[in-house]
Amino acid sequence: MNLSKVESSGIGIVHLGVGAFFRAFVLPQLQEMAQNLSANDISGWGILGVSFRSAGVRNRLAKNNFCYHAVQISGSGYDIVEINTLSTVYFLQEQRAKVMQALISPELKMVTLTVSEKGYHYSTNTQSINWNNLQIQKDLACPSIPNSVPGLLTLALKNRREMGLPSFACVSCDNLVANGRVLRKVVLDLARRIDPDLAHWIDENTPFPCTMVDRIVPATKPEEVRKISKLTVWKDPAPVFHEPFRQWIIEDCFGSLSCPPLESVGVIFTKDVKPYEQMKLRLLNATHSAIAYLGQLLNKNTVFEAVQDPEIVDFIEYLWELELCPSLEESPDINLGKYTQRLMARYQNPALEHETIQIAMDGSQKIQPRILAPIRSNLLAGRPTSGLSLVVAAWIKFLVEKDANGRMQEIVDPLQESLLKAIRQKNPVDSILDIREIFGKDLRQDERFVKSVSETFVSMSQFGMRTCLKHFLEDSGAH
Ligand code: CS2
Repeated sequence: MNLSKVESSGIGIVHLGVGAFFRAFVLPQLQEMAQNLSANDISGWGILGVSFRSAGVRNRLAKNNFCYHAVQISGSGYDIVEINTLSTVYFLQEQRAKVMQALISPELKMVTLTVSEKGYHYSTNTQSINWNNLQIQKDLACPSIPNSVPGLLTLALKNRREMGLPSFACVSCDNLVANGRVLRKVVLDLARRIDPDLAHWIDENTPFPCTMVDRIVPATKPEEVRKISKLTVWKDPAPVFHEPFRQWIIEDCFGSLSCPPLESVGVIFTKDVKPYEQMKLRLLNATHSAIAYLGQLLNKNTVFEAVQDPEIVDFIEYLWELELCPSLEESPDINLGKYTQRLMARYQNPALEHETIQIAMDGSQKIQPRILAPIRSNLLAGRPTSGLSLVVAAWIKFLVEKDANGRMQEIVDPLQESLLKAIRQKNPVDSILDIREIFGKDLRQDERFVKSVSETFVSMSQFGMRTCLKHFLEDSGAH
């Protein structure tokens, strides 16, 4: 099969983490942007991907010369777009020299990242790189063969500095609070230990814009791969599926470095991303996690199934109205009522089949910006937190139930070992809340928070999730 591949001269963007989100969100927008540009203007904006975890995605994409299909799913069916602008994908473990060659190319202008929360190795507790992490310790001991994201970026920037090349911009596209600041912090922490002058150079020369990214991308299921292959001209082992909605906000701080003209596809460049980021993390991601844990405990396999349950809907609406919207420190010029209404409509997309177990994974990382951050704001301001505390209790209950049913292997989480140890203690709630990396000292010592999570957990264990939810809605007047 001869696929029509759009080859651009010069790799301008290296993307770290070639997961479904990159392929369903970042790349389609870069491709659309390129389609709007003249041949002259697209040269120098070629894109190359680097995979960290396994060779699988590279191998699947390589079958079709790194072309694949991005499939938009909505009530009206499939809208299939052929993505043919990805130059190649390297698997770091096997193709280190090639990855470094791309990162030290004079034409490279930016490195974008979708490596998920755990890829940053950032501890919100110490507000620095997590020095206890084995991978970080290894990268510090042997900085020339890095395996972590901060390690790879530090080495690439070190090499560029030594070669007299300008820096590239590091653009995080992950769901973290102040993702650019976090990335800057972990890179600078590591660089400082390796060579303080390098850290100084990075600090002066490397932009780390914050971004907000939004599109629901359910994991691809084998039956969908089969379905799509019947509709497309060539057989694709690596299609991605996504909802129609998308929103990308990027902090405008590239300095003298050029940035692709993404405005032409609706990307917003702004001085302050925080209001958008907080709105998205606390209104979308927080309720996603709530739906995931409550849904898992109430046997709802997908977000769609969960939001067919009137009590779950009441609970989500309660959270928006009384605990999440009020917790926003600055909101963008957006009507929050309309925004949450639209979110509910996105959750109600019957065709998406977004599995609650997918959202439930990595809970120790996800609940921090989504649930614990608004709890902290609300505690400080004397606002209610009982609904968000119920979500924390539901997460712990979810872990306990998975373990009791011998299905702990389904729980993917970078802190899996500590979580497992904690939930097997006599008082699982206390032991989980003791994990500093998640709850810090402040929440552990906040009696209101600890009491609320503990009591809700007891009630869930005694009466079950359904009754506990009913009681909550009655007590909060949300029914
Ligand atoms: C979800 C997100 O899996 C999850 O944790 O909450 O991936 C969510 O779908 C995206 O952030 C939407 O933009």
